[in-house]
Amino acid sequence: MIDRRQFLLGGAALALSGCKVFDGAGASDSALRKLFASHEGLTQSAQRALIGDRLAPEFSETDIRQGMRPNGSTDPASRDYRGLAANGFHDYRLTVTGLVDRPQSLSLTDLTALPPRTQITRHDCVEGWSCIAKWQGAPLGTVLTLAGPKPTARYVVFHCFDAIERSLSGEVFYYESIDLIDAFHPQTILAYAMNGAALPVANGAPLRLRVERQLGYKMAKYVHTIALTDSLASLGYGKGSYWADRGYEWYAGI
Ligand SMILES: Nc1nc2c(c(=O)[nH]1)N[C@H]1C(S)=C(S)[C@@H](COP(=O)(O)O)O[C@H]1N2
Ligand SMILES: [Mo]
Repeated sequence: MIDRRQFLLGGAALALSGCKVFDGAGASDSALRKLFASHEGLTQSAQRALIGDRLAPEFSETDIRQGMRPNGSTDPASRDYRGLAANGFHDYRLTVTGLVDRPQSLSLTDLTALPPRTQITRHDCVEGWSCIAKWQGAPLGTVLTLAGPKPTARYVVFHCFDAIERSLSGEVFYYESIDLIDAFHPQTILAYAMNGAALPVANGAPLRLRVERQLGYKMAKYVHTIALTDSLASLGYGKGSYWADRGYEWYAGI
């Protein structure tokens, strides 16, 4: 953990000039990935004890040197998504469901009417690059408060429009989850704008999560449904996220 944090802090200095690749990127046997894997023994609670309630670092406008590098899905093909995109997401609704007292169906107009938060932060992808961008959105905590989580709620699950995987057995749509501590963290927002413009399709339009103290794969793009649950067991293979189900950590603290 300490090694990884020092490594990423070193990366932060590089990243001040914008998006940087800091190792050969991507390769599954990359040194960076091995470094991350070597810390898997450290428990989530130990990471939390180190991280505490701190805020992720925020940057200034001059640190934004280029557009946000798109990664993972960049243009969802599902019929639902194509229909919404063709109409400028006018008919988009965010569904908030599960263990809540007041299920919600929120339009982009509803979401942009909530008091926004704007933050310039560094996105760290597990593949070895980082990028600084300005994000604006509705705090997730505000949206959850509208819905009224029941006392039994423990996790916030995000369901996305993009099929990240297609095989003979069907399509797997991207999914992620965080706990209520991160959900109510002040820098956790549902972003609808990036670098002063509407969120581009490549970066998750019309709505994507920013959870700034964790790695990039936690930041679900193309979110259509938020479900509060008391367990992650019935989601995917039970680890709580598309990438956690494929070997990465569920709590991807940085
Ligand atoms: N729905 C969805 N969300 C996603 C992904 C994806 O493929 N689909 N990729 C993740 C990964 S690995 C990263 S690094 C970031 C990339 O965000 P960006 O395209 O804005 O750079 O989105 C994350 N969220
Ligand atoms: Mo990533």
